[in-house]
This record gives sequence, C-alpha cells and structure tokens, in this order.
Amino acid sequence: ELLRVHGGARAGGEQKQGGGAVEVEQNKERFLRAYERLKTEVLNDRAFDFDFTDETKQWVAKMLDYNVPGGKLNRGLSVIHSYMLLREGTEVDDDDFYLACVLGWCVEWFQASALVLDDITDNAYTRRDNLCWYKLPTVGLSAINDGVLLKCHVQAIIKRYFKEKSYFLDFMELWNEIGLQTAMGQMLDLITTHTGAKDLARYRIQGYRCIVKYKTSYYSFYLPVACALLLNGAKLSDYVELKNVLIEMGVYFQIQDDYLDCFGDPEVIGKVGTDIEDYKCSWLIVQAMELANENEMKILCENYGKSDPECIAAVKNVYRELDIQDIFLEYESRIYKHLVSAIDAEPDHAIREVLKIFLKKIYRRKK
Ligand code: DMA
Ligand code: MG
Ligand code: MG
Ligand code: MG
Repeated sequence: ELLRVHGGARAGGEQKQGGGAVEVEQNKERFLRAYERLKTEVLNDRAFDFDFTDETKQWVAKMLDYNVPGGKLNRGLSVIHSYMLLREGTEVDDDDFYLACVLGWCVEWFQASALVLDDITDNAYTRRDNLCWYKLPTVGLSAINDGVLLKCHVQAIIKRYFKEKSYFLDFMELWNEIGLQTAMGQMLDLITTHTGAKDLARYRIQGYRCIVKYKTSYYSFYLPVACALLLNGAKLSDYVELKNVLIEMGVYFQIQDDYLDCFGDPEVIGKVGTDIEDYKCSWLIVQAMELANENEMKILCENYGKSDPECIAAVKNVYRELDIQDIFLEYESRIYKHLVSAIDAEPDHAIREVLKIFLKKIYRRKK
C-alpha cells in the first residue's frame, strides 16, 4: 500500500489518484531533449582554443551517445522526480525544470564514466545490449581517457550552469566527495580480489557491505537526492537519516546486481555476468561460504575465479545446492519490510514520497 506513489512528477495538486503516467512520459521526453542540448554545448565549448574539427567532434559525439544516454536512466530521472516532490505545491518553471534535468544528466554522465572504466577493470564483454566501449576495435584502451574525459565533463557542466548560484560550493563539495567515495569503493572492490584469491573464506558480509556502500550507494542513491535538495535550497546536513536510508537501498540494489550477474537473463539485463570468473566479492559467494559444508567449500575454492565454463558451472551448481536463490528472495522480503518502516518513520512527507519512488523502482527488479 505504501508503495502506491504518485507516479507523476508535476509539482502542485493537479494530479489525480492513480494518474501521472502521462506526466512521467512528458518529463522523460523533456529530460531526453536536455541531453541533446548539453551534448551540443560540450561539443562547442569555447573554453578550448584548439580547433575542434569535425573529426574530433564526431569522435566525442559518438563516445557520448554510446556511453551516456543508453541506460535505464533511473538515476537521472530520480533527480527530477525528487526535485518535483520537494517542490510540492509550488509552480516549477521551465528554467528550474531544466536545471533539474542538467543535474540528472550529470549523474548519468558520472555513471557513464564509472561504467566505461569499470568494464575495463572487470574485463567485461557487454553493457546495455552492446559491446563494452573499450571492446570496440577503434577504441581499446583509449577508453581509459574517455572515462576520465566524461568525469571532467561533469565538472564543466556544473560550472557552466551553477557558477553564480549561492550553493555552487556545496555542489562542488558534493560531487568531489561522491567521486572520491566511488573511486575508493572501486579500489576496495578490486583489491579485495587479492584477499579472496588467497582465501575465499575471508569474503565476509561486513567487508562486502563496505565495498558496495562506497562503490554504488553514494553515487546511485544519495547523489540524485542530494542534488535535488541542494537545487531546492536545502542544507544537506539536515538530512542525515535520509542519507542512511538511501545508502541501505543502494546496498540492496547492488545485492540485486550481484544476483542478476549470476542468475539474471543477459538478454534482459543487457550484460553478461563476470563476477565468478573475476573472483569478485559478490553477495552470492559471501552467502555460499557461510553455508557451505566442507565438500562444497572445496568445490568453491577450486573453481571460483576461473574463466573455464566448467568451473563457472561448478560454482553455480553449489549455489543451487545451497538454495542461494531462496536466500536472496528471503533477503529481498526482509530488506523491503525494513525499508518500508524506515520510510514510514521519516517525518517529512515529501521525503517519504521521494524514498517510496526509489524503492518502487528497484523492488524485485529483473534488470
Ligand atoms: C558497479 O559494480 C559499480 C560501479 C561504480 C560502476 P559492478 O562492476 O558490479 O557493476 P556492473 O555489474 O554493472 O559491471
Ligand atoms: Mg562491472
Ligand atoms: Mg566492478
Ligand atoms: Mg555487477
């Protein structure tokens, strides 16, 4: 019941119960149009005095189109949804709406940067139904620089639109902090595989939670809401409890990602999982190591982290023997109930609506 949220994102009382689908579509269209404008501005940035030839422009345009807009856009649209809810009851003019779109695209741009680099370090093959960017023969390891460039674009866009705003410094601090947290999380993710390679039993839930909080939660869940709050003139230090709930949702989201990496349909999730062969400290292996008997543990230790399809199948077999899929479903119901009551405890109505929208988007997701 709690999750019957107002789907529409138009502020004010015009929405009818159960309606809002049209507004959501319209908001999405406006959001997509904003991408075209931002892209054009990035391609024509006058801050550069070198000649942006047609060829360079085409390269950057292709790189952007390939990596920035093709995802679910959940994070970007969340900025807009959250902002509209926070503005509850007040008219949102085109300029304000556009600024929310700009921030939404900054989140998507940031994510594009993280994913381009993540696919290289994770040795992935596909992303969003396509080959990973670095896998294209014309790209290869220049993708590293593209990943860096994408992140620099975010700073440039924020400067262009928010330089004169009173909250500009808060924005810079927020984005720097999130950038650091995400990179630290990725570092933890990557170096933890050395620990696991020595001894799988050292993959424990505490360490796992720390990795995913940093690599996923901050930028995917806290960042979109923090952007909406700052745009609405709020002070982030007043929203500590909200941050905690969002972090917890982010952990849940990454646990789903780990689950789908192994048990999801590649046709649906748009990528082929690599966690087993990469020796990742995935939620599944953490659960399995806790439940496995001696024999199963031996199988896991012998086969985890190898790309041989037979080894991967052996690991998945142990997961099935241990009913890891059921354990995931139990976790999902438990965390859902927990999050629902945490949301209920939020005193602010708009904040409750923001959180409900998030939870609704991810609960039992298949992609
Ligand atoms: C994703 O972790 C984290 C970031 C910061 C991109 P992941 O490698 O599990 O993501 P994916 O499964 O999408 O490659
Ligand atoms: Mg990855
Ligand atoms: Mg990764
Ligand atoms: Mg993954």
